[in-house]
Amino acid sequence: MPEDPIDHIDFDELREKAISQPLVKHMYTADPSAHVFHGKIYIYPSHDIDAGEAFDDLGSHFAMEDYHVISMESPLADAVDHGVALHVDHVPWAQKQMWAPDAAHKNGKYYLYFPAKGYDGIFRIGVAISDSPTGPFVPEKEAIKGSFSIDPAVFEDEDGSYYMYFGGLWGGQLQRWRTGRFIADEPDSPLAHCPVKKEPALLPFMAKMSEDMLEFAEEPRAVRILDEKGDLLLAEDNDRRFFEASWLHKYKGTYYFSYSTGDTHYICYATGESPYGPFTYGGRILNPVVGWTSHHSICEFEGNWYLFYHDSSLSKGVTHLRSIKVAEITHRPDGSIETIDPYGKRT
Ligand code: FUB
Repeated sequence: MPEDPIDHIDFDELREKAISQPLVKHMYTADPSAHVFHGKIYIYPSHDIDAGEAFDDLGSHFAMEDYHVISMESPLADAVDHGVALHVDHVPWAQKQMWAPDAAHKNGKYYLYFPAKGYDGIFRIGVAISDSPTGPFVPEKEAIKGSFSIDPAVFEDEDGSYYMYFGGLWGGQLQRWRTGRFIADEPDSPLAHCPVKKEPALLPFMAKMSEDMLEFAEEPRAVRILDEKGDLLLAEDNDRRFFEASWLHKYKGTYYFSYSTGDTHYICYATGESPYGPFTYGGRILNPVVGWTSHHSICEFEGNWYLFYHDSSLSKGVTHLRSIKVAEITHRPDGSIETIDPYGKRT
C-alpha cells in the first residue's frame, strides 16, 4: 500500500472540483458506515490517527485506537461528534488496529461491530453493546466465535433477520484463511496465499446473526460474485474483483452487494435475489478518490439514497489520514446505479 505521489495534485483545485466536502474537519475519519436510526443519521467511521507506524502493504500505518460516532439530522446538516464510543484499551481480546466498524440496532440495543488485531497478530471481529446509538459501547470479552479478517457490515432485512458481511485482502488477512484455518507462515507478505491469474478471486464471507446479535447463527459462507456469464470473477480481474469494504443494501426487492476493488480503487456493486447471493457484477458506484483506500456505505434517508465515502484530500493525500464525505446516488429505472466521479461528473 504505497504512499500516494502527491506532488502533481493541486489540492485547492481538487477541493473546488470535489462533489462534496469533509463532514468532519477536527479529526480524520474514514470507512463511514451510515444508518438511519429513529429518523436521524448515525455514522460509524474509523478514527484515523498518525501513530508513527511505517507504511507497508499490510496497512500497519492504519494504527487506529478508538471509535467516535458522528450524527447528522440530514445529509446536508452539520455533523456532530459524540466523542469516544469505544477504545482498544477497553477490549480485552484486542491489541491494535481498530479498523472499519459497523453498527446495528435491535430491540432498543445498539451493537458496534469492529475488526481488530488480537495479541496473536490475527484480525477478528468483535461486538460491543450500548443503550444509545452514540455509545459508550461495552465490549464482549472475546471476539465473535468463528470470526476472521476485517470490515464487518451488518444488514437488517425486512423480515427482521440480520446478516454480517466481512473480509479484506492483504493486510485484512482474508487470503490466509483459504484453507479454513489461519496460515501463519513467514514472511508476512500481503500477496502470499492470494490466488493469481485465472484462479477464482477470493470472496467475502457472510453469516446470519444470532437472535442476541452477539454470535454467528451459522457457519460463515463465501459470497459468490459472478460475471455476466455466471462465472466467478477471476483473481486477475482487479477492476472488478472483491478486495474489502463489504456493504449490503436492498432497493426495490433486489439485494445490492457493494465493495472496494482495493488496488484499482473502485467502489463496485453486484446484485442478487437473496442476502446469501450469488451476486452478479453490475458496475461502478464510485471512481477512485485521492488516497489509496476507498470504503463506503449506502443508506436511504427520506426516500433518497446516499453514498458515504472517504478521501484523503484534507490531509493533502496522506493515505491513512482520511475524511468522510457524503453524496447522493441514483438508481436508474433498470436498477443500475450511476457512477460518481468524486471530483467531477456522473455517468
Ligand atoms: O481503515 C482501515 C482499512 O482501510 C479498512 O478496514 C479498509 O476497508 C480500508 O479502508
